[in-house]
Amino acid sequence: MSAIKGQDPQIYEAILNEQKRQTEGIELIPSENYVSAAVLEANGTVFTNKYSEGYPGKRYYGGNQYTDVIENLARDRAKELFRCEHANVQPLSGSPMNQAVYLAFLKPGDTVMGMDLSHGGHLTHGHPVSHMGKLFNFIRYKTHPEENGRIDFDHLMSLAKEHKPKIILCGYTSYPRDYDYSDFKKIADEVGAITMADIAHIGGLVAANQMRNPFDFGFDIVTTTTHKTLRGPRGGMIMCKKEFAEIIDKSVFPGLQGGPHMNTICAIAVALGEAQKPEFTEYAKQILKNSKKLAEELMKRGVKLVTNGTDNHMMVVNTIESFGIDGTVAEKLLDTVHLTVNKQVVPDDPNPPLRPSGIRIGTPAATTRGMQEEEMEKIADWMYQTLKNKDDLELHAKIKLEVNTMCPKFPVPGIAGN
Ligand code: DSN
Repeated sequence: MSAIKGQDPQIYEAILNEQKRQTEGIELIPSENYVSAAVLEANGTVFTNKYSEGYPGKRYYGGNQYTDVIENLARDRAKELFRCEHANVQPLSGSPMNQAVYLAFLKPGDTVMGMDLSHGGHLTHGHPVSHMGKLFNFIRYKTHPEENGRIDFDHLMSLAKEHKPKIILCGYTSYPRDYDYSDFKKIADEVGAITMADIAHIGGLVAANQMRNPFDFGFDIVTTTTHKTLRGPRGGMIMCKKEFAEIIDKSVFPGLQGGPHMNTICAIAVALGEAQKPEFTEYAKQILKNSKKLAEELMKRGVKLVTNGTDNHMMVVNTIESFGIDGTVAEKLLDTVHLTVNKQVVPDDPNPPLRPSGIRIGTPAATTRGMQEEEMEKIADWMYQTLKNKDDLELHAKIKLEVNTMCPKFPVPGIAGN
């Protein structure tokens, strides 16, 4: 970073501090990860200089012979990994990716079914504060409190029959279970809806065949961000059946976006190349083993998880029930011992989003560093002790030291000398 160091010491210092933060603590936010050195390099290449409106072979600017190479590679790798007929790799991130799908198929006021935010859905799945929630008529389904938070498909079927949605969307940002996509497909077929799955969180686990792939169940559209379990740069992708390729491409460009970020697409291509390797399958398997172990160890200590276990890379702790503190207090306490999590609403949370009743925890980033079940047991105990003994500053200092001592044994990729 000699150029930044010489030219802009304030920014240089912030970067160094962030590197230190990322290496000396344990990242447990389920949507975050550490990219490889190759992905980091690709993200910082000269492709950042290039305008490439359009698609490979059909651009609105000259000089796109090399952007075509990388965009074609990214699309082909995505198609192969997810077993789909078409992939658009231009969405700038998760929200525009989902917006592009809605805008491709719906008119203002049309009905969509998506998961309620407090039950695990994303803002773009129709929360009333989002523009999408205002533009379209979202019917939000929920999970079943008596069945470890699984989706109530009978209720979903009756809602679908009543409201006749044009799209039935499944997918989540905070839901620790897997789906049987055939249940959604059956309901969508019954009412003639398009099937859409937002697999942003589990994209890497699906690519590695460790979680179910919605295309295997006949889904029409699958969206994913590229920076979570897929371990690429921050971006989004829309994958679909061939019959929807043109409408999706037009919706992304020129419908919603202008020039794609070709440096990001370059890094997405590199990350997808990594995801095709056998090591990535091992990585995905270990994410799941770590998640199960962490959940088990927390529950063994009496911690209340909203779904009483996990099928994926994440879990949601009800901190009010477990420790008598809200998620904001828990997040801050864990920050002081260098364990990073995020506050999280729980199903039908009586508390507001900035002081919700829980926290969300995940294993993708720690697994990238090579941490395994043994470390998960330690992490569970550190979390439990910190939150249980919230006023014991001496104990917190001891735990922080233990965290900082363990971390150098598990270097973060892409950061020299850690
Ligand atoms: N903001 C993302 C997350 O943290 O889950 C969802 O897209």
